[in-house]
Amino acid sequence: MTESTTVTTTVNPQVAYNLITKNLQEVLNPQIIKNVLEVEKRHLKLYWGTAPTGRPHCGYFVAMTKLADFLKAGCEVTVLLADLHAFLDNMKAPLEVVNYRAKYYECSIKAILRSINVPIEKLKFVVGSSYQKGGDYTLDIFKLSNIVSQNDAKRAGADLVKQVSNPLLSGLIYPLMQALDEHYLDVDAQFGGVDQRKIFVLAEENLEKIGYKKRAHLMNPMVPGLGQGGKMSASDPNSKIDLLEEPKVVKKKINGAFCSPGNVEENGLLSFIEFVIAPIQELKNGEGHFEFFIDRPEKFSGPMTFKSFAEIKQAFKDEKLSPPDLKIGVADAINELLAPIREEYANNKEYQEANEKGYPVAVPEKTKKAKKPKNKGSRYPGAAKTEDKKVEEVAEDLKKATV
Ligand code: STL
Repeated sequence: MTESTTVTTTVNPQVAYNLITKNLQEVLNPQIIKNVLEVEKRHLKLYWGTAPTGRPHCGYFVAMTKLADFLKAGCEVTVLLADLHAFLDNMKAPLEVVNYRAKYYECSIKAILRSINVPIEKLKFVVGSSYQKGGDYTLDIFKLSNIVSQNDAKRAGADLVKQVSNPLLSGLIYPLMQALDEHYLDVDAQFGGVDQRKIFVLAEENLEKIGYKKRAHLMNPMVPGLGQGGKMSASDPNSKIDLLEEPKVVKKKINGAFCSPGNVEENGLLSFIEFVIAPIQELKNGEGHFEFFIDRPEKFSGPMTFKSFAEIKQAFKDEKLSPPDLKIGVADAINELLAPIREEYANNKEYQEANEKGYPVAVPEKTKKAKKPKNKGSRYPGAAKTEDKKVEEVAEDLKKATV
């Protein structure tokens, strides 16, 4: 990977540290970060990894606002498009489409960042398979497999890798590779959601045992989805909003969101304002700037404007702001966020091709070839289907495909 060069930080170390850790839920080994900023006096190198599985959704805005903070703090930021991880996670991304999905993620991430005015010239994108198939990397997986117990590897991936009834070996390799990525991407720290915590701890506990440095870990809180409880779920399309969602569908999904009067605890809409809309407004308009407009119909006393998230939350708690009115405000705000992304998609052929080839629309039933009789004998454990494919078909494809 890139050679590290010593660059004197232009941002004051304390200011940089505060920006880097702003709004995070947890930081493991903050002294590693402080040492880079204060003693070594150079830019912090960090990466954020994402596995190109299903289409990225509005939840991605949360991580993007942090990438914006990192860039503002002068960090050297790498985005890892972890294509092999998408494959290793129960073949969520079959090999023949994963490179298009990685491209789709790259286009989406760039579109989001541009839409919130983040300069992306200094952001580096790396595709996992570009180095994860090398001999040294493979040997390092073997080294780790001699140190990490099956139990520990399994537990590390438990919150991340899809849990199935007869788990595959791939789920044990996944966390080992994520630990190695820190070394191969030559970073000081890794950033991710708090759902990555166990993998981060596994990396901290084992990298030094194979002769590599221990890294710091930065964790964002998980943002609830639109359903009752829980995060955005890949299997429930109504719990999340696609980046290219039509405005009408956004309204429909938001209208269907769980939101009970006065309940500010279990409220995905309020969380979306707190973790997505408010940080983006700050990024665009400066620290402390917040304005949330609700186009409430005249018959319900007309439009409202709030000047802080706390004010919205209090009004909702006191039932001065009703669920239907909150929904109007959030749907309008999301449509405003998505408009520039839809526009970029409409003008970017590469983005469109990545979508079409990465997420091919299932062939309608009547035009499908006659199905072969089902093989009721040996099946892959756990996974009856990968995306739209039968296990037998996937196994067939696997013989041919490479990344
Ligand atoms: C997911 C969902 C998600 C994050 C990830 C995967 C992260 C993957 C990853 C892979 C390799 C790395 C770092 C992160 O080195 O929110 O399916």
